[in-house]
Amino acid sequence: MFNKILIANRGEIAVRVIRACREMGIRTVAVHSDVDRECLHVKLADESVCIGPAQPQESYLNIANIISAAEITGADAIHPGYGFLSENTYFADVCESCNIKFIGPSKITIQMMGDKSEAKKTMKKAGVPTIPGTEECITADNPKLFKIAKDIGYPIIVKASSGGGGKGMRIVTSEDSLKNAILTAEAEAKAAFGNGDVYLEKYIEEPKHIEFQILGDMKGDVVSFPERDCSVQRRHQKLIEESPSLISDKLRKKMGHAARLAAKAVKYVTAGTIEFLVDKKGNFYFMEMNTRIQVEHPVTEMVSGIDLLKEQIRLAAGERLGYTYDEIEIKGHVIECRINAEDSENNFIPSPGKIDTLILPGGIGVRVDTHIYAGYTVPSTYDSLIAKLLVMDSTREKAIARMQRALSEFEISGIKTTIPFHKVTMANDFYKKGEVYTNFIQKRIFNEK
Ligand code: MV4
Repeated sequence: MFNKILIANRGEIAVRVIRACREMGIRTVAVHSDVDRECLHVKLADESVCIGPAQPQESYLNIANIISAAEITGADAIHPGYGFLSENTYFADVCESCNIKFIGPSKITIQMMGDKSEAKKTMKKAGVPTIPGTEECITADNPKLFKIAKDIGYPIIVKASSGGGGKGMRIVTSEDSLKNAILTAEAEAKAAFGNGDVYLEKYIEEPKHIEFQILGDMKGDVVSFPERDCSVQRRHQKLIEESPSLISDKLRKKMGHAARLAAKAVKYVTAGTIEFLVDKKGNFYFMEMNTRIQVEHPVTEMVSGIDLLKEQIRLAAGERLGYTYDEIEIKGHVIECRINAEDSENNFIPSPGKIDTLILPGGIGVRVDTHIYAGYTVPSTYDSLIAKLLVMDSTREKAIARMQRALSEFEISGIKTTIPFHKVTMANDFYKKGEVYTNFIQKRIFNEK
């Protein structure tokens, strides 16, 4: 097992990793930027190193400084958390060359899954259902373009191969706008990712976003967990996740099998996620694979009773999984609300600043993962996530009531948050009925389109 882990991240996930390490008897090194000296992850770690100024490029993305911090402190592994360097192939490679274990899958897996069209090809070959569309990238001057599009059938979605966060994506309803959509998607992808390759897919209308947590060990064993429904999103930012989703047991079995096939196809080691789109008929399709621990991992921890951070670290150190997917139970119904420092009553504009007073909810069936405290100043430089509020109860209905109770206890002054949005959503009839698709916020909260 590792002796000392450096956490190349900040905020609640850095705190989460440190807590897992402490319980495992592993020493921890926090790294922080200039403005993060007073952060909880710095206070909770055994040691800390300042790695640069506030701008992420100069601190949390500064590979040379992070590697130096690991070498100076004698860390034998680096946990990248999510965001920042967590899916950076070059960083994983540098760690390896420096004899520091990168806690995640191999750099080849990160690279392969980072290319969306490549990932899709790999999954299709492995027998995982994929969305009908072009096998290879396509350009607007392709002489067979209209024929290819017609065969897929409109509506069509143009997607960037290197895409993410909805960038380089265009929906096309007829031939008239296809070429233009390809050209603008290419330009947007080129500007955002330095790679303008795009491909076409059948556009799935009003899908659910359902994802499966998976774990894999170095001997090739994998497990899948009960799924998370992450359909409540705004501009590709998830706001609410829950587990299990409202799919049938039969579909859960089929999708879980596909998720394990997907993980095995890339010899996946440590913790990852297979994302699917599910249409109204119950057809499901591979969308993407995330090669990191995700923000919403506690939803699965709570529903299964398994500590995913400890599992991830253990597996990265070469230990065996030791159990199978059919031994993992669904212990109740879990809902997570992401509390962001954003004014949800004013177009979700960022609301950084000093937290004057803070009362966190608690009691039976409640978990709060957070790095904030009264007197802490939320900087404007980083992600706006300040807390994850989770509840579990025996049924979805009871979980919603428990979430409403927990939200009503949550008091925070000095900054605006997404708590008002969550209160409205928990009381929304469509949400309560589970009629939630990826356009839920737009359609059912803001009554658009
Ligand atoms: C889609 C889709 C419908 N059909 N692909 C959004 C982000 C990127 N990872 C893929 N995305 C989508 N791909 C096809 N063929 C709809 C989306 C989509 C979406 C997916 C999951 C959650 C929220 C979403 C919001 C808008 C669009």
